[in-house]
Amino acid sequence: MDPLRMADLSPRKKRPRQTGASMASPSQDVKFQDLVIFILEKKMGRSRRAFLMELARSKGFRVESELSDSVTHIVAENNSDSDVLEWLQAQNIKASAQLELLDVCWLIECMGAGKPVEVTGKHQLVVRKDYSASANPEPQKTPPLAVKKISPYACQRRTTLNNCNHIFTDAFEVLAENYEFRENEGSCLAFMRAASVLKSLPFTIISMKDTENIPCLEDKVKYIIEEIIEDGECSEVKAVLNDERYQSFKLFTSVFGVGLKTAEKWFRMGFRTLSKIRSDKTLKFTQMQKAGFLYYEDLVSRVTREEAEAVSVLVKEAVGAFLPDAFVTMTGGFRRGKKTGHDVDFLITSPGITEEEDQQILLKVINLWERKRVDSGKASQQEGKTWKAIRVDLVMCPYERRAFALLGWTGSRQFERDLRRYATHERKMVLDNHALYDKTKRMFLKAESEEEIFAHLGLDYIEPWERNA
Ligand code: 8DG
Ligand code: CA
Ligand code: CA
Repeated sequence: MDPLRMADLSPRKKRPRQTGASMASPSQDVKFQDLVIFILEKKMGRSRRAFLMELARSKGFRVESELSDSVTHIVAENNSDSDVLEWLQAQNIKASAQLELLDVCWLIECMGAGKPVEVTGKHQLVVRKDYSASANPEPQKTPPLAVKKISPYACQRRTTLNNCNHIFTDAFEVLAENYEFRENEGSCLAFMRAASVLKSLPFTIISMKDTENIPCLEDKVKYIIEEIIEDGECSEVKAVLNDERYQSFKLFTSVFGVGLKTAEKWFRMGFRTLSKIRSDKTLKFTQMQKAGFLYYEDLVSRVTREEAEAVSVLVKEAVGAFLPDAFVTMTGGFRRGKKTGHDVDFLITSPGITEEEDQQILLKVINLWERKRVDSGKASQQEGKTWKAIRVDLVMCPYERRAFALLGWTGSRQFERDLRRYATHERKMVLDNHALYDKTKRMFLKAESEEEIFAHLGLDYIEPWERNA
């Protein structure tokens, strides 16, 4: 079974009748007679286009399947205005001055508002600056002139793994972690938000001028950026990396089952190495910590994608033994395209499964693995170790909530944090890994796919590999 099968299945199941039939949008359902929308398939893809067409029609918009003279608004995604004009030319259609060429963000906002929203500059398609034609072509060094306004919410930014600002974000992450160890939540968040926004930029920051229109950069953050631009490094980061407390916390929390409280306790007791802690007779360890020490070397080494795929086969086999029609989807960082991870996350669901059965299945899977471990343990006593311990997160959810669970467990953490913050502050909605509640309408909003959740929130859809915030 393909790991993404569940995610891919839901929109497909709901795919509306294709073109032809949809030409005749029933006029009695059209609430907004003045505008006629056409959605461009190019670079958007057929299924997303069909989904958006259906959604817009269900909200009373007139959406045409074919381009004609009556169209007033063309909606495109990942296209610049010259792309669209070129396409129109190829179709032998001359764009009139009245014709609006808009980014899909306009349509998404309309969906959120339930009515047409006023077209503003941010909805216009991006004018692509032609660097190759410019006299002084330095595309990586200057931010493009026509970058769209950057949102302070990670869920309104596309953040791939292609980070042009490593030099800054690595520094911020060290500082954020140090603030976390010192329980300074505010500063920790400030540096994490700053790292997140810089990861989404399509250019490298080379001067303070480049930071002018970037949100989430507090003064203390800008100060660090300035220092790195000038010196190539940051003295505060250097000091943190050499700090005994930071080093000890980093070491102690690298043991599975050890959190900030335990690290703090061991540090105060004067411990500085894991071997001293391990061999101390007075300390009591939890089951998790015992496993953490036992498999320490295995667990600190990163899990590769090949290993994750191998684990996926094992999970599917074990789950399938108890629940033959289960869907097992790999979530977390691997779903976002990361090549390695600290663990492997799985979401398991099945049509018709009840919440009580949920827990039973996980226990059965763990018992099955426990028996296998004992058996292979006996065998490997003679042969030496031929396996690697890997952390696996198994999450089960009711079938109706799978879209919410998938969105919640795909991450990144910063992306999830901002999704919830956006829902609360911008939409008066409450989002978690189980549901979406609209406080204005006082009702739960259902969703079969992640696309529908984004649409409920009035957000542009962000693909999993663009959620590496
Ligand atoms: P990595 O393993 O590659 O290092 O990174 P990751 O896959 O992005 O991080 P993760 O720690 O495995 O978390 C994956 C997602 O799961 C993340 O978006 C947060 C989400 N998540 C919850 N609840 C919980 C929870 O209780 N613990 C953890 N660790 N993650 C949770 O929604
Ligand atoms: Ca993970
Ligand atoms: Ca995890």
